[in-house]
Amino acid sequence: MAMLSFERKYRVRGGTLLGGDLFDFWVGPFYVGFFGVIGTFFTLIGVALIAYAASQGPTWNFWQINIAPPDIKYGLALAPMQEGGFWQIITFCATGAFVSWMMREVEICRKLGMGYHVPIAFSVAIAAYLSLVVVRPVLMGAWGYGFPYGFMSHLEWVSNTGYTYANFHYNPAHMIAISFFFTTCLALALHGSLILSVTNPQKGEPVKNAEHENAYFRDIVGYSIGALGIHRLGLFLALSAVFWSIVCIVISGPLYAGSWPDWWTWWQQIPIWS
Ligand code: UQ1
Repeated sequence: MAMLSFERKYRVRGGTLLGGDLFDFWVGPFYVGFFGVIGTFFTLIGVALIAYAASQGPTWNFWQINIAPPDIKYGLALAPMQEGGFWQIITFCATGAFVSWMMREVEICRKLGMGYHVPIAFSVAIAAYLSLVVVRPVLMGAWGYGFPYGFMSHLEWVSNTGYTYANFHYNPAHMIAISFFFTTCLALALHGSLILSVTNPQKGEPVKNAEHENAYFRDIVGYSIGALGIHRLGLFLALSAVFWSIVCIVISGPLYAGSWPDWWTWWQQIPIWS
């Protein structure tokens, strides 16, 4: 709680979107707000349902607990609780909790007069989750296409779903997504190491500054993107990685049901080869 005296100055009233002043308070270090209240409800109910659904299964081994979506035969209908109904309600609670968390971020942005970059970034992560458990299942006509909630079971879902399209590495959107994930890691490694290097100079040297950061990259690659630019680039790379991941899974099934390696036959069929 070392920051509390400093934070008090920024604990401003207002900026709420729902509930007015009613929930405009803090519990310890945490801002509550209307979305904090409903988010807490969604979280408590969702976690309790996960624990109860797990208790109905054959094991308490953390790695083996599995809360599966309904069978494909139930389509987009509600399923009996023990046959995917728990999964459906847990998915609803998870979505409610994630969106509440995002809206709480929005209210805090408004209080502090900041941009909405953090909730926008989080919304892209929520979109990735929803693309797997709502968008793709709805487009394919059954909740059963969603991934199961369980450690081993979700890994097996990823493996099975990948092999359904023969080899997912040939999915062009998957290729783009992976390239963005790797480039995100490269950018964060460059940025993290650069910042630590200027703040931890050699013994007896003063701490360095932005001029040194620019000079370093101009010396080695002839270009510096700048202190603000690297953060714009990082956000772009990270959000692009998630965006193309969404594209790669949502096109697999709803748009293209064949094998991804075969998809590339269009390349061999280009007339210029004959
Ligand atoms: C960079 O140019 C820069 O500006 C000074 C940073 O800011 C602190 C960085 O963290 C990095 C990694 C770079 C280098 C990036 C490119 C695209 C040349």
